[in-house]
Amino acid sequence: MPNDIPLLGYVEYPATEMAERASAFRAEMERRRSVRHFSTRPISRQVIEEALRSAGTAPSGAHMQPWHFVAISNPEIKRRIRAAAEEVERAFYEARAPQEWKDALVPLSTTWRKPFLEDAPYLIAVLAQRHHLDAAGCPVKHYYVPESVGIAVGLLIAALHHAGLAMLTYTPSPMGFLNEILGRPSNERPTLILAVGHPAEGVTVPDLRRKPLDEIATFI
Ligand code: IYR
Repeated sequence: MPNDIPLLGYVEYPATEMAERASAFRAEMERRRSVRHFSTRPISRQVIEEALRSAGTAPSGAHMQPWHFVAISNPEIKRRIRAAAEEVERAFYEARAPQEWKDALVPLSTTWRKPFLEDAPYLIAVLAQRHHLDAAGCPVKHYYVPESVGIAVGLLIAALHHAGLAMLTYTPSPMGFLNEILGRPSNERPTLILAVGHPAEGVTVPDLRRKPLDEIATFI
């Protein structure tokens, strides 16, 4: 293609080094656990910025980069998010949730109370953009939006974990209150709140088992 540029970033490793790198990365990712209780200890804004830049390297449908991240450390905004989230969670746990869903959540010991939304020093709200407006103000459609945003969130989680931060992927439902609290436009659908920080002292996590390779992959 006439406007293409050379692939400068590709690095080829010798086979043994490639295998070592794959194993080392696997071991690092295996240490990641979601935590639901956070220390209020502050974390570096610069680390959040760098992790968001990593998320922004994700591939996306037609390179539309259909994501927006709102990094929230303001205590008053966190308080408002917690209040709105606990309201929808109360309705979920006390009325809306089907018994089958509640049963599936028992091992996680979740309730409608979400103190981590104020304790975690940063909340990152992830918004998926259905379209953007071009210079003339005309909407330009985005493609594979949930897939693209999901990939970006995966990279964000890996980047934050790599930096030594703990997280919770949190999805209140419905989540429309985020547009209002964060002042985001209606072409952006909130998809996730990532609570980020240091784990609370002495935190425990459920004794979960991850599926082994032969359960998650088939080689043919
Ligand atoms: N959003 C609720 C319920 C919940 C749903 C799933 I799927 C989870 O993996 C965990 C919780 C809550 O956060 O409590």
